[in-house]
Amino acid sequence: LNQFAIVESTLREGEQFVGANFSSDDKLEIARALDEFGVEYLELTSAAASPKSKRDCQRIAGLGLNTKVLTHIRCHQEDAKIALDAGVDGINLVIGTSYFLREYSHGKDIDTIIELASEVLTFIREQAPEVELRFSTEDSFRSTYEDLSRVYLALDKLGVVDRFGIADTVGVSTPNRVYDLVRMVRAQTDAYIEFHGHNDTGCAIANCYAALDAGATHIDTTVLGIGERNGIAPLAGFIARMYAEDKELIKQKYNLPALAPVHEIVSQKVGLPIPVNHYIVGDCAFNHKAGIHTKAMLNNANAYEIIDPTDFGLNRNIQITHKLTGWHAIANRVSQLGLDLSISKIKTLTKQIKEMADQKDLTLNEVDDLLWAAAQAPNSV
Ligand code: HCA
Ligand code: CU
Repeated sequence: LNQFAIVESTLREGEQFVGANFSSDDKLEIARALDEFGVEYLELTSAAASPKSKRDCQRIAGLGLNTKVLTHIRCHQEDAKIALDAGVDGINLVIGTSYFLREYSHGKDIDTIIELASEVLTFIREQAPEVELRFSTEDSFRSTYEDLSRVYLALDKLGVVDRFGIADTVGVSTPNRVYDLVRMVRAQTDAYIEFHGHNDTGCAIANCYAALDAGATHIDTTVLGIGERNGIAPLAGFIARMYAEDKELIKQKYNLPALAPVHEIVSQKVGLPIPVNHYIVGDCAFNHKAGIHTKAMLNNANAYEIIDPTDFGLNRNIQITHKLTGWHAIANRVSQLGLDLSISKIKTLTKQIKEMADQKDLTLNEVDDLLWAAAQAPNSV
């Protein structure tokens, strides 16, 4: 896979999530935490959206973060002026190209879209030669190849666009279709390619991966995947995917122990507990339960894990208080407790624990008590 950068959109797409209403200080805290993790870009709500949005853009752009700060605007000259005033490193423009958005959102045909986009893009470039300029076709996957290719070819010719964005706005695409479209755009332009994928049908992370595979360079994420409807590709899930692909690269690019803290912050701000099964940062992401698994895990952690929790400052958890437990896991607990019990005694205790767990939910304390009692019994060994 080629080099890639994360465009972290919790402060733009994420603001469109049902539970999100970030204060200025919330945004600052989230921006700092994402910067600490090391994302390459932060995308912020359009400075033109409201006076506070503009002030927040200016404030975050003025923090001197390592990450580049972008604002996301419609294809409007007015929005562009306000964005330029916000002091950001880059501007992400978007306009819908599908039948649905042309017909029911902005009402413009493809020629008008090209004209308008050319005007706004050229204007920004004249005003700010250094600003990173990205142009994206909203709802790319319900737009026709013909329309898209007309738009990209015409805008590429202007020589002012740094990056084209492809957006799966309604989460309808599949990895193969993303791959094909990114290839098509790559064949037609020299610009970098960004992919933005919604998760309505659960393909968001796989679609990001397919985009990179086809030559995309920039990937949009949000913390916990928050966004319009059920959101976009989640940051931790995308990191998990890329870590599985090239662990050393990911360890070098990002400050992995800073991943969980930014999730805690966002989770608290939007009032959404981190799902226990969320990628990497969910409570059970490194939980091992069945005896067959725990035995192998105790021999070698690679047996049932492709992600090492310790790289993220997290721990794995070997669960023993259930009917699927095995004697290797119980033996491991016995030695953690510093007790001395024979293997045959441990096997008997394991049977007993399984029977008890069939009757009721067991706690670790109850299991520990049983192990202690066994170790203290006169003929325990
Ligand atoms: C939006 C739409 C958008 C834009 C994505 C992009 C989408 O809410 O403005 O700029 O690439 O999903 O199409 O988020
Ligand atoms: Cu979106």
